[in-house]
Amino acid sequence: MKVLYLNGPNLNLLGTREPEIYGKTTLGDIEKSVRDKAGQMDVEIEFRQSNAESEIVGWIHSSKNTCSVIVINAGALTHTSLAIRDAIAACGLPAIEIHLSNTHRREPFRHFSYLSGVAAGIIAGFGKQSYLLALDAAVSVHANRK
Ligand code: CA2
Repeated sequence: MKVLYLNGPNLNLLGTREPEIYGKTTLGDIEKSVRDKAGQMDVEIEFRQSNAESEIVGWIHSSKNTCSVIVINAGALTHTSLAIRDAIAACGLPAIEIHLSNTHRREPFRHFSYLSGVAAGIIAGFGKQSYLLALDAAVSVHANRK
């Protein structure tokens, strides 16, 4: 099985700013940890980041025939993007919404997510570990679908 990890705007800055909220780990470090764990589980990973909503929508569309599960940290687009929600619903793959921070402990504008209503599940607040937990969730969601 192949899991598509999608990362939204500004996540390329991880590890360089606001370490008190997002930690000191870079997105590259997270990708490496996910790939290491996936290797032990015999799972293939595609790992992408974009600052452009349209690019993320395009990746969701083209994942339909190549991937089994989408894991998505849409960054701030979580709270604004009906387009990403519709793309997830349209592609039909199970999607797991993830966040580094616990968005419900933060500002009220981060409490609403356009994606949660079309997600198989949500993992938030565990930093880098959110990405690793999502891999277990992806395998489980895929197994229960077969
Ligand atoms: O907690 C998360 O993973 C978020 O998706 C991160 C988004 C934020 O808008 C969401 O509400 C919650 C922000 C990603 C930007 O990451 C930065 C990393 C370093 C420096 C500045 C931003």
